[in-house]
Amino acid sequence: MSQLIEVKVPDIGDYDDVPVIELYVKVGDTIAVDDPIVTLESDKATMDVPSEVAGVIKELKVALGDRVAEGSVLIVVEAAGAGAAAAPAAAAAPAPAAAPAAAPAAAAPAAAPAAAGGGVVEVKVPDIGDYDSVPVIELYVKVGDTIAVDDAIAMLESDKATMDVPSTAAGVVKEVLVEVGSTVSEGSVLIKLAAAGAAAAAPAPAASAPAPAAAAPAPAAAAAAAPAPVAAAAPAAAAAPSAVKLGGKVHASPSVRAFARELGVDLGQVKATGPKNRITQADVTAFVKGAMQSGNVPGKAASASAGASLGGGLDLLPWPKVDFAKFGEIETKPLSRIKKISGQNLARNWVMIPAVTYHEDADITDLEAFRVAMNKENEKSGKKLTMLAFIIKASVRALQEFPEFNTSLDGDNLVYKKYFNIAFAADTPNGLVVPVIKNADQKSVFEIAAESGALAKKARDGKIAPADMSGACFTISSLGGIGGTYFAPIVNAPEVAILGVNKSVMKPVWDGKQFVPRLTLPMSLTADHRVIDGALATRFNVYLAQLLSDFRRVML
Ligand code: CAO
Repeated sequence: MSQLIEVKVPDIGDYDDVPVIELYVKVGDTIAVDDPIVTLESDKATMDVPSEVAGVIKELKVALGDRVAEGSVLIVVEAAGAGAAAAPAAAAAPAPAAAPAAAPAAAAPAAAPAAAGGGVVEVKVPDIGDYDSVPVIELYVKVGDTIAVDDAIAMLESDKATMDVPSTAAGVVKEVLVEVGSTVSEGSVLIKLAAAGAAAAAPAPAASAPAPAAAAPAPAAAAAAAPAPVAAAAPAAAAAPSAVKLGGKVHASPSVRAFARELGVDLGQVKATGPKNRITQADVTAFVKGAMQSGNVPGKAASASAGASLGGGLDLLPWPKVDFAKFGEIETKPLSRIKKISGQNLARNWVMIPAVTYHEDADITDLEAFRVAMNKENEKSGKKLTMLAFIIKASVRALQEFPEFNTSLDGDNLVYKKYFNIAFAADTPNGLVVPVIKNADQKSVFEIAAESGALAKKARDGKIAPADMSGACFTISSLGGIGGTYFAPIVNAPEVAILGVNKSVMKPVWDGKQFVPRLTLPMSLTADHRVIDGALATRFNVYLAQLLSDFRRVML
């Protein structure tokens, strides 16, 4: 039996005409208990109204911009089956209602008289309802700022509401007692202000002025804060608005903030399109989309792009949009899942790693002869040695000789690994995958050949598991079965180097007396220059070439 339940605006304190500034649901949506339905905004607080029931939305009773009060019906939800039993019980729970109700309480500066003696005024957190230990998520002032009554000092965020704490006094900030991330409760002192001269009078009216009324006197109070000499008055008055960086203040509801945090987006970089310059969820989505299309990375790269004009970011043009059909027949196919994932990794590694590729030729004449002979000898057993397996084994020895190649950057630290897991790129019909031979130092060349063959088959059959592709220290990309001369592989982060090999070819090599034919393996080593300098990379390459030209050296 299904049951229709109305979800209403809970107790939101004294407010009774609050606009809906965001609407998160539509008819047909399935929602869970506590999913946000709308964001309401008073002049000082933003509050999400969460659903008290789970089910399917049958009717939407509000639209963006509608004004609501306690008891206004927002949606009608059909709660069926188990949901029906749970829903009314949840509806009865007072918890969700309590959260929004706390916000308006916080918004009222009247609740926070804060004058102290000696011209120093403490501005404290006012009554914020039942909440204590609420984090400061933004801080708008710093020592030396001149602020006016009602200027925002900090933004607090509970799990359901975001609230600005306005100043109850005008003056110069002498001390800031909290920082972003501090948790505060009613009565916590946020800042200490020096209220000098005329400004000393400011706390009194500010403390008693209700929030909306305080908005008008505020500039006057700031101007009054200027010292008596006329010459000083102008700059001081001018300094007041800019000192409190309200322009840098981000307006967004708690759910939008949570959404942005989840995606690692810095809201300061997002263009707001909502009412009163508020950032909506759609704005965050559009920002991430734009960043991805331009090849930028949301959040961190966004800061980089913000610094672009200073030469600090990539400042990329958007991806070119071309109507290819204008020039001829086309067919559009979606990228495979593997291509999408590896594409993102490759793009990050290409952009973030200052990589250099070093080339070297290895004389594998004797090794190839040995490999062929061994394969002939083992023909009946089915055991087969591959060049890739020899290269993996030799690489392990080179990593042991040059431990910097077996590291990963972790902030300012370099993590040295004492294990030797070697990855190899495998070309599959769906794209590139990179299986890993774990503990290759403890395996024979036969074992490595068998395991790499099995892993490559698994990859091509689309059966490779994430565990088969994790924990690599160093990667080998072999195009030897195909051809090519040299190429520049992209480092597989967080590794610091990758070895590419192409098809070995017979080349004339001068032995001091004459040219002799030698089977030559072209090697291309790309290394992260933050960890590996050119000299070290070349030493590694030369050493690896020596190992491959005389494989007995691997045992030394
Ligand atoms: N020089 C000359 N011949 C070579 C060679 C080399 N360096 N490497 C392999 N060969 C030969 C092999 O001996 C084999 O010949 P036979 O059949 O006569 O024995 C043939 O080429 C085919 O080898 P293979 O490529 O199938 O097998 P492999 O063990 O050498 O490599 C694997 C396995 C999984 C690495 C490979 O199949 C593959 O997928 N390579 C592509 C990797 C890739 O796409 N890299 C680019 C990534 S972007 O950086």
